[in-house]
Amino acid sequence: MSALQALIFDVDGTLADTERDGHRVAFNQAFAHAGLDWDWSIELYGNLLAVTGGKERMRFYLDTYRPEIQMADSTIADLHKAKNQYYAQLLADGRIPLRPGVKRLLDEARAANLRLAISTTTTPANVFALLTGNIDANWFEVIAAGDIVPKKKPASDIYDYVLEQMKLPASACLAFEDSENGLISAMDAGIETIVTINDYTQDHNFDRAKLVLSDLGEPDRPCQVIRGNTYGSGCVDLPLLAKLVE
Ligand code: XBP
Ligand code: MG
Repeated sequence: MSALQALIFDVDGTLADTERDGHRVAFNQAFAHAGLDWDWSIELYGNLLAVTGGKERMRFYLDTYRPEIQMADSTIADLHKAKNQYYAQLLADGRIPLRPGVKRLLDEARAANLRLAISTTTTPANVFALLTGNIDANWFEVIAAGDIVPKKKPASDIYDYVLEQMKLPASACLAFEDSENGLISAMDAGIETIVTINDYTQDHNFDRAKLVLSDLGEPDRPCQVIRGNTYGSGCVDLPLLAKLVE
């Protein structure tokens, strides 16, 4: 691997636990507002997360659980727009904090002149809604999100796009993901990946990951190592990342 030059971050589940108490709640608010009787429980939403992308997820729900309902793509797109407005409101209310270690690692990376990017299937506005008040969006030289590529994760398109934009080889980057779909996407683009699990993804297959951790950890609040070698470090910091890419 060449020397580490860039860190590429997924958003949902990686920068913050946005799915259960963010996107899921916002979907239900949009459904209620539209007079639909759909109510996505925490458990059902875990199954629906198999499909990335909010519009794609709604179509999957209809096909799988409500095949009697015919719905036009334009109606799904309207529901998705409404859902993202509710989602932005939830974030503005301060309901979803960043995960442990995220801000610290970004600060360290910037101090060391590492380049930063985002690679996510979520809608661009949702990325900015999460970053606002937490992280300066300008820190990321590329924010690759949503429908910018034709195929969402687990396809590698979104990571391929980031590498192309940054003009970097995959071997000079590390990716941060929380899900199997995200890991497949990054690895198929050739990028070694650190996974921080959450309640929805803890049983996913992360065999290809460089490290699997509970979270990125803080010096005074070590992460739990699920798989891989952190060389005794209790948190993901730059000395550890340097060792991982040696
Ligand atoms: C995130 C997603 C997204 C969000 C909702 O996956 O799957 O669909 O749940 O976002 P990843 P939108 O973390 O792998 O990028 O509704 O804006 O699509
Ligand atoms: Mg994710």
